[in-house]
Amino acid sequence: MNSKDQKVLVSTFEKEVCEGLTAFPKYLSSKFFYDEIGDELFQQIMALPEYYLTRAEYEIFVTHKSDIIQKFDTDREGFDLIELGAGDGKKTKVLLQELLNQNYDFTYSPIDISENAIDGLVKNLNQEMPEVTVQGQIGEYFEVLDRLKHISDRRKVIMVLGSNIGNLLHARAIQFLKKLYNAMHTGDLLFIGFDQKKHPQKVLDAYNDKSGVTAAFNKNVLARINKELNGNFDLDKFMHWETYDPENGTAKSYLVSKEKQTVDIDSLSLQVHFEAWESIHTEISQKYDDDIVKWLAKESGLKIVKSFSDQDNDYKDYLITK
Ligand code: AVI
Repeated sequence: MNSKDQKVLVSTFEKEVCEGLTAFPKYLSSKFFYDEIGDELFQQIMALPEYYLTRAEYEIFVTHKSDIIQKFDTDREGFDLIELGAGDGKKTKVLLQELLNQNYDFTYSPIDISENAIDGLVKNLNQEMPEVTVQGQIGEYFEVLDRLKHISDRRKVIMVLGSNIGNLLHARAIQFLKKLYNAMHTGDLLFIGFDQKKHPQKVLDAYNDKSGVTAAFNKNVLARINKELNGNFDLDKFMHWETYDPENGTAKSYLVSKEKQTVDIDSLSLQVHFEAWESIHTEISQKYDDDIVKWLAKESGLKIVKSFSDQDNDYKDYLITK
């Protein structure tokens, strides 16, 4: 990332922190969890016994890999696999290996805003799977998708894994899917993970692990404000709080102030007052069922072709077309 991009990101951070902490009720976006420390904490979350999502999606890939890749390229004419928000690629490697084993003609383009993440993944794939043509792309999803629209006239398969869409409210999820629709040609596919509604306690536990990693992840947004905007949040004076509403399937994360306090954020020339037990809403992690996914797809002009589930029906990947 060059310094100009850094500056744009910092000013977005400044603007949104200012808006969120002067609003009532207070809020901060979960996209700000992810700096180097946040990325590392999220890696730890994915390995937690309580965080079933990653294991469920991995199980789906291992169990259904042959069927999944057959759907990606039924006529064996070759295709370009594009992954938005690629992460460490552990799950994707299962599909890449199967594509290699079955001699499919494909390229793989992971897209991420983090140069660090893409560099690491590309290096790793070049070492572990040198036969795969990898074209890492750094940038905002839709700017890169626009660029990729014109690189070949082969079918595109766009992957969005990890139930990342669940961090968006339905209205924003529909905007996101509509943008994907616009980036797709007829015949292109979207392969996208949606965490499913389940026993409410299982959802709560996934976002409230015993070891406190999720709490540290949530509080990392305050640590970032301290570091990057000269704030003086005392992290011990806030607690992580999770709720799950089984009616609408929304898990919500909050940071709750344990006492009445005032926090200074010098770079914003801002003093933020907290009453005792006042909250900052930081994240939603939406849970779905087939009807909700069908509705989201329909609102965005997309059609579900098939879905793949883990054994416990905790999680589903949907194959979607235009
Ligand atoms: C990235 N995202 C889908 C994760 C989730 O499950 O909402 C982020 C996360 N937040 C707390 N734990 C994991």
